This record gives sequence, structure tokens and C-alpha cells, in this order.
Amino acid sequence: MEKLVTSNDQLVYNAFSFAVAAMAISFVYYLVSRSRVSPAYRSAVTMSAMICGIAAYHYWRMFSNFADGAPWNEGYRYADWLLTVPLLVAELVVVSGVAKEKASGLTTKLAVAALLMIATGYPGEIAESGSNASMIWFAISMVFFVYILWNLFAGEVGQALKGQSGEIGKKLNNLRYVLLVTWSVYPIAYLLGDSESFLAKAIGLEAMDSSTLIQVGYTIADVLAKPGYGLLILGIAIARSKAEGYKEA
Ligand code: RET
Repeated sequence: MEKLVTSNDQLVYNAFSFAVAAMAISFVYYLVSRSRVSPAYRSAVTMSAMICGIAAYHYWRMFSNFADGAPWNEGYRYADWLLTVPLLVAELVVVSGVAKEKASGLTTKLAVAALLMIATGYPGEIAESGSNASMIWFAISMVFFVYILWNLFAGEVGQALKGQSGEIGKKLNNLRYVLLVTWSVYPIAYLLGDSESFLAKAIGLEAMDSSTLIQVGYTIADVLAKPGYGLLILGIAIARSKAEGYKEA
């Protein structure tokens, strides 16, 4: 094993170690929390557990990869996102209050968009910094990103949310803003991590260790967007269960 010499390396090492712990314990927490919500919303909590379990595995792989000083494999991160991002949108539909007849079609649309967003981001991520390929794939991936956000704020999910007031309406509104803010970190980190990108140049990041920034940035965003977002989903599922007369086990 090579020594981790710089403070940049230590920062990445610690961030990955923290993420393994956060994801693993959240996996257990969501598994045992299923009985707190009525059967109608259990699939959402199950999906939170799946998301955190998948992430715990991938962060463990990234942590070991990094600690061993092996050549960096960005594929772990994208494999994780490919599995977890469609689940994140699917669990949102479960608690959103979209009519049952519409829910499965909507889940498919959003999950496919999420999949394509990640799949088209990957070739850009591994392309050379500042290359045309890096920016073209970024633009293609952004189209799917914007489509998902559009759906949450104006499309079918947006419409469903409009009709919901009170505590549940407020919680759902918070959920989509948390999604908006945490998900926006990814394309920004992508641009900052590409030291030749217009954004990195504009704020003078060329001289910085951009791979540290991108890895730590993605890690913080992942902890907020998976276990953190899962807490909001659980809160909505509990509120809906109560409103429908379910008694917590
Ligand atoms: C990429 C490539 C560049 C363009 C865009 C991207 C978006 C990534 C997103 C990832 C979300 C991940 C989550 C993970 C888990 O918890 C792929 C960086 C738009 C939005 C929420």
C-alpha cells in the first residue's frame, strides 16, 4: 500500500470512510423503519434501504481502491448512480400523491430519464479535460436533468403537488427543493472537476487539485441526496400513514 501523503489525499480518504459509515448505518435504519409506515408506502422506505445499501458497497469499493493507491476507477460512482438515481425518483412518486393509475407510467418515464442522465454523463466524465466530448456529453446529460426537474416543478409531479396543502404539502415542497439543491451539486462538481472547463477557469480553479474537490463534493452531495433525502421521504410516508389512520408499530 502506498502512503497517503498529501492533505488532499487525507481529505478524500476521510470523506470516503465517513460515507461508508453513513450509508451502511442508514441501510439498517431504513430496513427497520418499514413498519413505521402503512403497507401502501413501504416500498418507498424499502427503496431508501436499497439505495443506501448499494451506496455502502460502492463507497467501500472506492475507499479500498483509494486507500490501496490503485488506479482510480470512476466507474464505481457511476455504477452506483445508475442503480440509485432511478430508485430516488421512483420513491418520490410513491409518496407524491400522484393518482395510482398515473404512478407507474410516471415512474417509468422519470426512471428512464434518470438512467439516461447518468449513462450519458459517464463518457463525458472519463473524457479528457476540456475536450469537446466532455462538453457534448455534459450537454446531453443536462437535457435529461432539466426534464426531471421540469417534471417535479411543472409537469405531472408538479401538478400533483399543487393540490396538496397542509403538513404533507409542505413536506413535499421541501423534498423537491432538497432534490433541486443536492442534485445541482453534481453538474457543478463535474464542471469544476474539469480544470479546463469554462466554470473552473472563470473562478480561477486551474491551479487547485480539482480531483479532490470533485470527490469530496460528490461525497457530501451523496450523503445528503441518499440518507438525508430518505429521512424526508420517511417523514412524508409517516405523515400520510397517520392521516390515513395507520398506527405506527
Ligand atoms: C452528471 C454529468 C454531467 C451532467 C449532469 C450530471 C448529473 C448528475 C446527477 C447525479 C445525481 C446523483 C445522485 C446520487 C445519489 O444519491 C452525470 C454529473 C446533469 C444529477 C442524486
